[in-house]
Amino acid sequence: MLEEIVLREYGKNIRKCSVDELYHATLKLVQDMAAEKEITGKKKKLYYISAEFLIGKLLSNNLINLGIYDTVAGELKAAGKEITELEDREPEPSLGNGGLGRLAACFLDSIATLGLPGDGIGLNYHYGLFRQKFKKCRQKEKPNPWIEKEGWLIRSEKSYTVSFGDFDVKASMYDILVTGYDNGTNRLHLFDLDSVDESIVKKGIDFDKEQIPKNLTLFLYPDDSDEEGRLLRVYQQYFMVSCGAQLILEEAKERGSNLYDLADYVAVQINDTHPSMVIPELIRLLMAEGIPWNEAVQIVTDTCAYTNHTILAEALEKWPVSFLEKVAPAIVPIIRRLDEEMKKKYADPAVAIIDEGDRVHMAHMDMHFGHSVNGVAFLHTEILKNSELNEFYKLYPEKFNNKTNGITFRRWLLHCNHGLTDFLTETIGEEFKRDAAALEKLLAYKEEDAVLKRLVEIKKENKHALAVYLKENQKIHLDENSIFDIQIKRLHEYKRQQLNALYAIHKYKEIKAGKKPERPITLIFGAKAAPAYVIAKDIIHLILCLQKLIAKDKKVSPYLNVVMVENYNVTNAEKLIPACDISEQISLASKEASGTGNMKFMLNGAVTLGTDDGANVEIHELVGDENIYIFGENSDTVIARYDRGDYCSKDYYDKNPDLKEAVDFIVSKKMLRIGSKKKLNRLYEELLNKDWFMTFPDFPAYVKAKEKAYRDYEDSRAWAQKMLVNIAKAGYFSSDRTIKQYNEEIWHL
Ligand code: 26V
Repeated sequence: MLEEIVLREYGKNIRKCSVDELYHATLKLVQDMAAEKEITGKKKKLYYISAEFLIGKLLSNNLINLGIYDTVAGELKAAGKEITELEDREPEPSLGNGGLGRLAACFLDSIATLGLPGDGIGLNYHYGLFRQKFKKCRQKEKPNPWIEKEGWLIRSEKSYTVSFGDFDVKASMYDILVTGYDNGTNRLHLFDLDSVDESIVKKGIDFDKEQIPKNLTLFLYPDDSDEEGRLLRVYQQYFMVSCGAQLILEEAKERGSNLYDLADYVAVQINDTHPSMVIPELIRLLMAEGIPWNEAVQIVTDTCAYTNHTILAEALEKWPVSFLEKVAPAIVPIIRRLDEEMKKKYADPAVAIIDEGDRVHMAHMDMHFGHSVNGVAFLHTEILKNSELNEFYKLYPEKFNNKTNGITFRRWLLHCNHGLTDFLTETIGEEFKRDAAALEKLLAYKEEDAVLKRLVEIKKENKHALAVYLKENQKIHLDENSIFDIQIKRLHEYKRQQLNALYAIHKYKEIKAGKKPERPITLIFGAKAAPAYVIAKDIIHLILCLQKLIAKDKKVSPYLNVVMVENYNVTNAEKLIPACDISEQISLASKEASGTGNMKFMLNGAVTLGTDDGANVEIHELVGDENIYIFGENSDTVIARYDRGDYCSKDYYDKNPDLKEAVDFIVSKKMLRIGSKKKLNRLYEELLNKDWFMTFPDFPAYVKAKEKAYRDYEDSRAWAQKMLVNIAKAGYFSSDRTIKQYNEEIWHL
């Protein structure tokens, strides 16, 4: 199949082709096959609008979805080539920060897999999330380009004008084909400006934030710590929704809508508040078509639905009206009118769209003028209803619903874990590939030694593969006989990497004192910190200093190692997750809306060590107490303490000598010899005087739970049973299930 293409394109056979030529030939093969399967001719269509689509590399996933992975890999192998060479050559489109963007990518896969008509709408960032480098135990940020002359982007004929306050721009639309597993193809539409100029990038990821036509889609999420950065983000958002709204209405008309019946033709899902301006923009465009105000507002409300992904106050967007006046003056009168109507109807200032400080609460607009509001895990939705968004829940109880997140098993099992996929196929048949719930069949093998043994072997093979990969790519040595205890996710205080680091210190101290663990432990971290997030960078500094300190300590390093993987991204995740024994999900209860890494780990046979937070709660429910390690305070306790406002970290520090010892070690002579006094001191002070995400109260329970997990690991058979149950119960977390629920309860495609 590939041979034909290379003969035609390059006039030679596979054996004589370079990796580059083979990559491009395979890309062409995929594009041609995918294009033939486009889902068209349906009346109603979904548009998933999102500022982020963390799609990751696409080649292998597309081959799997098109059902030709084995054929192509075999063809290459027969000619002395490896498909992994092609995979390595592909640049990763890191068009997202973390969970929210990766979720959008999993959703697109599932929408196409279910054969539903649904396209993504987003931005064509020239540089994805920065590439992370470590230098002197510090994070450095570098630009992360991904666009190639010949790649996945297809330039379309479509182009739209967007009017900002001071100038107009002409947008171009690029498409990436989204293949479904053994089903149709949809599209991810990414909007861009031809005038964007990559040469304005200065040192690192710094650039002139004022020249909008040159920088609009240059970077994903510019640093929002300064005024221009925040303003640029508003420009990006309005650009995205204005293009999106124009595309949506144009296509709806083509499908036969008279616009009054728009909601019969279109469902718009607003992914967090970044695309919220689509609501006033659609109202504006409908009115320009002659539809009166009241009707336009109702049509848009019936069409749009909003997903909330966080309860962190600092993450809820509130844009000053002055920003919107500068960027998108055309929608300001509409937003003001929506606000006036709501103020007339509801006296409570908590539900106003524009507050006393003249700031527009984007989520408030979504909840008043969308027909659905959903959280992303059971606990998260309950917290939204009962506390964070309670005022809105009281107004519109019928709008609130839960859609527990999911992940695509094509990428997070079939692609990243061939060993496990093949073994599952041999053991329970092919059905799980189409219907994830069929993984439960594995439960019948819980007492079968041969199956349990094989699960352990596969884990070993994957640990070996990770060790080889990290050795080659990052010069990191892993002890394959050790427990791989992994925490990979964005660096944020609420996710509490600092708690894991405090454990590392505690263990280090114990080993120093002669108390050696039964088996060596490798604590693996992977995390990027926002460039302007000072404490997050200090935590990275702490971890990297510990890594260095322990690696050099011949007494400790045979028993304990700390490893921080550089540039954590989707590609790294695909290697780390199948190799994991213990999955760290230790956010402060109530703060992690869902988490999706937790699901990926479980599916690959890791056992969760986590708090009662986000989707951990549902994982716990599914696997039972025996097959998960839950520790720490629950969300009610935490929320109550925030309400009282009486948390004092110092009290815990004073009361617990182990904790005190670990915290003090951050600023010990040993650490200061390696790291920066300023950074380590700042972190120490932060923990001692603030610890806003309440690390200290959970420290003793965390140590205890970790020790228990490590002890249990020594009973290999019992541990394999835990692995088995986790894999078997992971079916619920397929994004196919999530998308079915969105469709049945919100979109009605
Ligand atoms: C955004 C920001 C913006 C600036 C200040 C600090 C901050 C902190 C957090 C966020 C999160 C934005 C939304 C988000 O990414 N939420 C994640 O969505 C995932 C998919 O639903 C979910 O699994 C994660 O739990 C949730 O954190």
